Amino acid sequence: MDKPKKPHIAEESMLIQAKEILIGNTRDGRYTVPSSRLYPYQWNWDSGFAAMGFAHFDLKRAMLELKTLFEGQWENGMLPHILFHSRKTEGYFPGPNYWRSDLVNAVPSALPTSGITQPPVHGFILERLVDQNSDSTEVKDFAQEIFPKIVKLHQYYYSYRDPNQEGLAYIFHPWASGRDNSPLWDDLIQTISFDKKDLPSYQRVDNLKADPSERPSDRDYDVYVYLMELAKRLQYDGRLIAEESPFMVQDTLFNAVLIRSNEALIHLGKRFGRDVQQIEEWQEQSKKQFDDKLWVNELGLYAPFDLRNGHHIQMKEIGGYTALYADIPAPRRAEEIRSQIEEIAQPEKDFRLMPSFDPMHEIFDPKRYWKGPIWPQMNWLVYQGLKRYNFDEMASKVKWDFLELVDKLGFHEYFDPRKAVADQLEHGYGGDRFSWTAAVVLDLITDK
Ligand code: 9WN
Repeated sequence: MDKPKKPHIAEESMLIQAKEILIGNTRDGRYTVPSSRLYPYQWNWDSGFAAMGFAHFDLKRAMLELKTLFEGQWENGMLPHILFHSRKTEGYFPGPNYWRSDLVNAVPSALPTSGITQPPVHGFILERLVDQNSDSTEVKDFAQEIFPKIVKLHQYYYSYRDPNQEGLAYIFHPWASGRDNSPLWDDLIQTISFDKKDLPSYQRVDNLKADPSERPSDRDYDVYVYLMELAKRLQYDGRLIAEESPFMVQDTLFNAVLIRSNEALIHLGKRFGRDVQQIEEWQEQSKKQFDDKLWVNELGLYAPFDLRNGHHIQMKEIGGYTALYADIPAPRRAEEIRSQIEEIAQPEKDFRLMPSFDPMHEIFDPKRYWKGPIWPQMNWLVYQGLKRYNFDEMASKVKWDFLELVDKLGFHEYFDPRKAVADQLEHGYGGDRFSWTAAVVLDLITDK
């Protein structure tokens, strides 16, 4: 691979815009919405990344973002994927009145929340805050306060989401993977049958606010609602859902992020003189199981495991590549992963890194949500992983491919990976003035 050249981008003005976006997406001075039009509430892993972005210019606000997020933690440790700080219907489905978290025994506060979770990025985000501000007593005190809450969240995954005690957490809804309509879930959701008249009537809003050709299909949404109804009926209890749900997946991204956050908690816990034996036990088992169980030789990559039907979901998809950031593969496997990324980036293929789905696959769709576009936070995770294994040239390509896109097409939610097409476009896809796009830009530009 040719040594990637650093492109000419307007770094200073991008940093200014990124800060403005995070400030503009702030609500009540204490939490961020992903994008004011499309996602008007507080989302779980989006807030993790937002905290990372704020940390570059407003440390207090970074801490407050995480603090506010953990106000939504349930008594059993679960951290929901959306927190509805106001009951006002802001034009999003499913909104605050859908989930009925008030009827769930495990909900501690009056704060309405959703009943599913999202990839647990909080451990490593906290670690970054602490490492970048090692002299700050305020950060240290904050970290001490939030540390047990993150441990409690991990405890929840190992107690409620790991029915065979394998060290791998399962998800029961595509939204919990963070990658709603990834082709990974296509076959599995086709097997889920239900009578449409048994679903509550509902009205999608997302496809009125964003171009419907870039969003999940109506059939996808029916399945999302079916799975939410099932979970609601079982009080969102992960143990009960494991007995019934047709969607039960040990996901790559979810578990890689959990493992990376475990590592961060061990590091932080030792620094604070805490007993980390339990976390070390989780970590040892999880890392080994991820590497043993989720590796698929034919792919040369990690793939999610469909726990209900007992097989891998054999596709090359971006979650598999995030294992590098969690230090999971030994050098041979890591090299296989790197060479696959290199393959995608061959000049004649004309793709920027890192498409969210295998561009050689027939289902690949460079415009539609999780079926192919480039996502900011995913590039960040892949970039960190490549750096961790000293694949510096490839890391640099992942970073600059993304920054160039934002420079040219704005702070959107996701981007077309086809170079020739993106060169002709005037903006990215999905929501604009997006919080995690801003956060990732701040972090990557500052990371020299
Ligand atoms: C459902 C907010 C969220 C992200 C997810 C992304 C999308 C929601 C939706 O937006 O999901 O959670 O309505 O499509 O897939 O990763 O957290 O940005």
